[in-house]
Amino acid sequence: MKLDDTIAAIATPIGEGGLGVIRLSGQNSLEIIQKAFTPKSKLKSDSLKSHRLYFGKLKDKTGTIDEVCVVYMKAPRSYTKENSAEVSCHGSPAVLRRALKCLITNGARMAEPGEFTKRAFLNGRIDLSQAEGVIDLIKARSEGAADAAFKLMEGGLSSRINVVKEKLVHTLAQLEASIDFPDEEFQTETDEQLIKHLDKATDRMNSLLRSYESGKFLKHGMGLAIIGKPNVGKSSLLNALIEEERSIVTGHPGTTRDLIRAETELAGLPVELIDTAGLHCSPEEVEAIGIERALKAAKSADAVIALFDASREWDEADEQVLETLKKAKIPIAVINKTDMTHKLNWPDASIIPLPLSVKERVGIDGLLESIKTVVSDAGNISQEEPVVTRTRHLEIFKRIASDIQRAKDEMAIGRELSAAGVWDALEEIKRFTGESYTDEILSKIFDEFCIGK
Ligand SMILES: Nc1nc2c(ncn2[C@@H]2O[C@H](COP(=O)(O)OP(=O)(O)OP(=O)(O)O)[C@@H](O)[C@H]2O)c(=O)[nH]1
Ligand SMILES: [Mg+2]
Repeated sequence: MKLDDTIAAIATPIGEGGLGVIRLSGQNSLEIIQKAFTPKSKLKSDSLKSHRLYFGKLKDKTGTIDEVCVVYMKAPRSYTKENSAEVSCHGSPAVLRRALKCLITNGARMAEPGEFTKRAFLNGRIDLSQAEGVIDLIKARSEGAADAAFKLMEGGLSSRINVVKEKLVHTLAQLEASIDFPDEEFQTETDEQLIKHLDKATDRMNSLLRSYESGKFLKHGMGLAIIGKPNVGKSSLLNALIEEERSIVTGHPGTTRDLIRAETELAGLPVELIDTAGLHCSPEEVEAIGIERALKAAKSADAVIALFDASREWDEADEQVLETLKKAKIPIAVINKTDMTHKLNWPDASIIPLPLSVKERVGIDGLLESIKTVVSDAGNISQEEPVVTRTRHLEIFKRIASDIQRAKDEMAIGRELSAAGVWDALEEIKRFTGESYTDEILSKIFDEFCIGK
């Protein structure tokens, strides 16, 4: 990839739309635009000022392509830190293709996927983790995912890692000074003091690592199985949550016999809901297979909602459901049909079930709130904190944490060994920010991008 040529691409999805945007980046952006654009007002096109919007006509050799708005952004005040321009056309695929072709004829080259963002990274406007935030934001499938991506793009994780880096650099300077000048009257901090700095770095790393417990749900979605004995309202709950009559609901126990999956967004998270067959003893053959699948789904789901029926007394089947729920990674107990006469005697004081009436639509918001809470509790995060959502970051952070641990363990053996651990941790930080990278890593990250970003 060359950085000295000017790239162009359609930045909006191809299809009918109010507007379609083409962007340009590189040394000759202004010249290329000027060849094709005639402003409506009297000023000459070679006097386009930076960061001003101009209305006019885009033309090729055969005539006018479209009425457009053009903005030129002079380096370094642009996304890529290069001379850049954006042309807003009408959102017609035919117009956009012709406009792009015209800019290419005038000297631009077609951009590769992610090339604008790659230039922003290579030109030092953003670090590698922020570039990853850009692609995550574009691909976010839920509000929560978009929020986490935005924080990453803004440099939320980079700033957290910078605090760790400062502690490591300080510790390393102390370690190296005592290694380099062992006999001199050069007072460095004691081992205990240095370990304290490293402990603080460890605390930071651990809270980032814990945040992945929630972050993975934001990025990859969450599997949520609904279990309960027959006729408690599992299918009714699934339908209510997705606002669609997906699963069959009847008054007959044993209606659902197989797993029913539905993708949706709950409490800002991408969620796959799984409705299951009612759990009970001595089922007939088909039901037995369904029950086996239900138990398997509960076991592999990220979270389990167990439903109980307020209008019936506690029985052996409920007992089996409760036992299954207790084994779940994230358990949520719910008593449904609270609109009916209450007969259920809840047996376990250590679990507080949420009240619900799917029929009357009461308690659904409470359930959503509780899903949100258990997810953020899982990662021990607050709304303001950035969360780790990418496995590349998780792997790097794990290695940083273990390098710091090694530096602490080896302090007693010798400061050289300890320093080596800190050096390794700092190297990992460089991989995170992209201060050190390989072509393989770059293409892995930027290949995920679409053209025009
Ligand atoms: N009164 C009342 N009835 C409900 C409520 N939720 C569901 N029902 C009714 O309970 C019956 C069973 O509902 P389903 O959603 O099919 O129950 P299920 O747990 O999926 O049942 P199986 O698939 O047989 O295991 C239906 O007649 C529903 O209309 C509720 O909150 N209150
Ligand atoms: Mg059902």
